[in-house]
Amino acid sequence: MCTFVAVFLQKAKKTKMKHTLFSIIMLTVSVLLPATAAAEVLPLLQNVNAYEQTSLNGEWNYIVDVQEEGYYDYRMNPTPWGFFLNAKPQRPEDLIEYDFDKAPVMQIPSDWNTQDERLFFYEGTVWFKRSFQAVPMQDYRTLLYFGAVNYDCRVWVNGKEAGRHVGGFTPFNFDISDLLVEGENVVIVKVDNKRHKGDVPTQIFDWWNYGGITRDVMLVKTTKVYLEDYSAALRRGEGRKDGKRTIDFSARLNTPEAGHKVTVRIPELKLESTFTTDSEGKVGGTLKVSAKKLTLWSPENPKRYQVLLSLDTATYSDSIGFRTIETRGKQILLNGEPVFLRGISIHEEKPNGGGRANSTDDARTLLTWAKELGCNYVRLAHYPHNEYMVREAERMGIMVWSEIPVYWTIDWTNDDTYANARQQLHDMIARDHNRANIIIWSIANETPHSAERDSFLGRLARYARSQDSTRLISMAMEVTSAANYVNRLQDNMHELVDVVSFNQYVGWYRDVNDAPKMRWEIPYDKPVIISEFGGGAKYGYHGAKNQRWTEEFQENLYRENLAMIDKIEGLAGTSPWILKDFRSPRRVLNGVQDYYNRKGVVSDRGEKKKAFYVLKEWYQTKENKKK
Ligand code: GCB
Repeated sequence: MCTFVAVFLQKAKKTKMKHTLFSIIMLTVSVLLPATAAAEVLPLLQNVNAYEQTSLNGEWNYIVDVQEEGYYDYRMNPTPWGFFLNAKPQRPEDLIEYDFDKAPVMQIPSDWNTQDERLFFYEGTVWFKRSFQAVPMQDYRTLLYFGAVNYDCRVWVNGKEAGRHVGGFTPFNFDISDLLVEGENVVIVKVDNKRHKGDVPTQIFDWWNYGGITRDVMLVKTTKVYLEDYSAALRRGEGRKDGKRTIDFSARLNTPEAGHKVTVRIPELKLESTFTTDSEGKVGGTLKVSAKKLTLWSPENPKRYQVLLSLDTATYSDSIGFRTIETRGKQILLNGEPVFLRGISIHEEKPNGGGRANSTDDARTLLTWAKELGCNYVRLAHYPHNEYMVREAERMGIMVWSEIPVYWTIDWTNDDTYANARQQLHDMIARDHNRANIIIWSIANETPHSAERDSFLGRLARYARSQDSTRLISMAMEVTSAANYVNRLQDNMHELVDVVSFNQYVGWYRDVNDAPKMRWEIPYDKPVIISEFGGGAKYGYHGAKNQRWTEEFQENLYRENLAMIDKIEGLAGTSPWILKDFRSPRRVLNGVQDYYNRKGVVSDRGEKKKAFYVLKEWYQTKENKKK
């Protein structure tokens, strides 16, 4: 230990050190030396809400760090004296140029852009700190769980690194049991949302790059051995009406230990089965139930059953709906019956004004608007939304398309980019694979064709299927050739998806007034979803139907587009762009856009535009047709 400190001091004398070394070494020696007490980044815990939690939401101190002074020294090398130490002067002459306790506070979860007006356009690093009380527990683990942090974050607990996570929309957890001390503990999070070419999403995207700890933060208490993952899903294609149905069940412990008992019970169905883990810590089996007794989840009756899972002596509860989703030719079948997806696209923004949404209330407001439109389906664009949204949609009977931000010009040949995209896909599926309402995993949006892109997306599609074979896979494609009013969809990815989806902007980016003349050629025997169409209007701006930005222009565009897409053979659904006006730095037209994409059928303040009613009426006719 002494040698280490001495060597370090020698070196420090030759370089320009800004701190009073001795007092800081007193503080940090414990941080630098016991490398053994590191935390562990763990696979995601399934159904975190079933566990005892201590919320770390609330006030966090924050420091805006434009040049990452708190992480790099003046030669751009990571500094051991970083802000993560939460250092304090020990003597009057000590120089420490930051103090979290004197820094302002921000409510977490939130995006910093709408919390501090200085940070509206900010993309960079912000440090966050909060303290909490803990009592180390011998027989339990403490996981530190983040619902999402955008984009790149590093976490320290009591000055020791707990781990790093990259990707702005998926949850992650660290085992911090060994980092905790009795009494006051400090967690420090460095969040960096600068955009880079190799990121997912990449440098350009049409939504606000909201930075920060945007979803819930919590401490989660687990037993030493716990159920890391489990799945209960209804098997497709079995005898309906009188026959037996099968629920496939599987589970995995956090450690490869044989001999643990895992019991699954569905009291309402009087089902119970006990399995014993194998040497990989896994179990798998089936539960048989009479088809007559089982009420299937559907938009009309979003039935969920309480499912109780016991591991040894601990029991956890989930509520799970059972349904099947599959395709037959150009049809999508929900529970074996054709279903038309009456959808709308949604960004994860608060219903009134901008800012990241993250609550059941936000979800309920947005989804209630979707219901008023007549929707039975939403496309949650362009990244996995918070769990409140997915769960609330499931409760309200709304089917979901969930996607990862492989958007536009991804760096197709970059291995790190692929690994990042795959991880986001993995974690999206890992969090939500027990949600009955999710019917489609989408792997990309509007990506430019090339062999490299095909290889990247091909690998992703196969990976998605390997993770979940019970749902449909899709991606939002683009129409590749259009001449003489004939639009042709051609995409090599057609073989790898179950549903062919594409975005089209007839009447907005192209061919204004030409929608009635359009013909569509989609040469694949698969269901077709128009994943986007639409145009912008400023709420309250009225005029002729050929006057851009008026509600009348948008209203007319909807009328013409709906008539046009209705003629597409195999049309199985649509999710027009978009429910609500949303913030985007690309939308700079003063007085009209003011940094909002105005394609919402509802304004950023929740006011319904004329197009809302056109879509509603069309969905009504679709529903009536079914009856
Ligand atoms: C698209 C994108 C979406 C944009 C939209 C638009 O095709 O998928 O993210 O916001 O167009 O408004 O241009």
